[in-house]
Amino acid sequence: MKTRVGVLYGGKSPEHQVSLSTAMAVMNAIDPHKFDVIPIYITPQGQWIKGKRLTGPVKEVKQLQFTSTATAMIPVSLNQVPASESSSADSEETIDVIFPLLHGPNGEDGTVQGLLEMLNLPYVGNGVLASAVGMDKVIMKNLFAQAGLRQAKYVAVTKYDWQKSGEAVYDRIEQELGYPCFVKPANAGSSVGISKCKQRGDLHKAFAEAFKYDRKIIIEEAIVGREIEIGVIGNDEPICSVVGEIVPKKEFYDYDAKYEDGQTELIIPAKVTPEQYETIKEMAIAAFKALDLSGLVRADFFLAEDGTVYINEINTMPGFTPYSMFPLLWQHSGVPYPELIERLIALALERHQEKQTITYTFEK
Ligand code: G1L
Repeated sequence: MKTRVGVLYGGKSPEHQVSLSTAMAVMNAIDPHKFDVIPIYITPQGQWIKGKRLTGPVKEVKQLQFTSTATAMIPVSLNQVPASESSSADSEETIDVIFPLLHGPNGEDGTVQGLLEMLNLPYVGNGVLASAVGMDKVIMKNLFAQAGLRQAKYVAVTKYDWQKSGEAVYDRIEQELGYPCFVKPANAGSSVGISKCKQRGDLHKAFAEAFKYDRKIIIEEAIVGREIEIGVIGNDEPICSVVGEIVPKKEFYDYDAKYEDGQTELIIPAKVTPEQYETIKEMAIAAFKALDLSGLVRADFFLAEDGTVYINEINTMPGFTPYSMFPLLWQHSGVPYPELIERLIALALERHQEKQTITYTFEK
């Protein structure tokens, strides 16, 4: 029997459209001889609508934007079969594994993963804890530090601290980091609210901007160097892809440059020495273990002019169209897009199987 994959996409998020086009690419790449695909759309209003099993390629994203409230569903019924069909276990409606392609506060921060855990449904990618940690740059970097991973110096500031004593906060940044530095919301959703500061006079505006998006912000020392990324897939035995380089055409890339303008150039494989590649792989695996990741991650690094490697951040839900860095890294590592998807599904089922063997009760 074919594995039935529920592709979950859309959502109440500024990246609704990115999710739609990614979902279309994933659905069209899944081997129809091995898998049935069931689209599950979350409208911009937050309504869940389950579509019919796909019977051919999706030609345009419009096809995936269901509107009929007749097919609206309650998310908790994801793991159930409708009463009328509940007699047959392999009903048209059952789902074996969920492929969640959602960004932002409802989907990438562990909330959807939590829902799927409660339903005991296997799902692709990271679990609740890793997804949540991956969304908070401060917690992420604290864990990197604890794992002994080299990274840029950073300072975390809450809106409360800043409002109480802004000048003291600025003093601390000058003492600990200096200029230039980057000011970012701690919430790692996307690249909004980020500023580069070259002097004390830049800090106020940068803080005000970042605090629009989060009550907690992070200020990072700027590392002069190249941006290198690597893909990791696996569970207990994660493996690494080749490395890629991002060459920004703007001073630092913002939301538009990252997603809309095509203002970045990807170089795969990136030109690094064998020693640098080894270091990057070791650090990526160490980060994978330190953050208890599963399924996949894209790990981002800085390679300083003197050759020192710094970890920057990890992305538990990286760009995932066939033209995004993560799939391209695997493509160049001998794992084409359809196979990457298949492997991720297999990893999801493997991790779920393992969880079923865990005992959650005990006898007195
Ligand atoms: F399911 C995976 F493989 F874990 C997965 C889930 C989500 C991979 C990549 C993504 N990416 C995204 O959801 C997105 C933030 C790029 C929006 Cl489509």
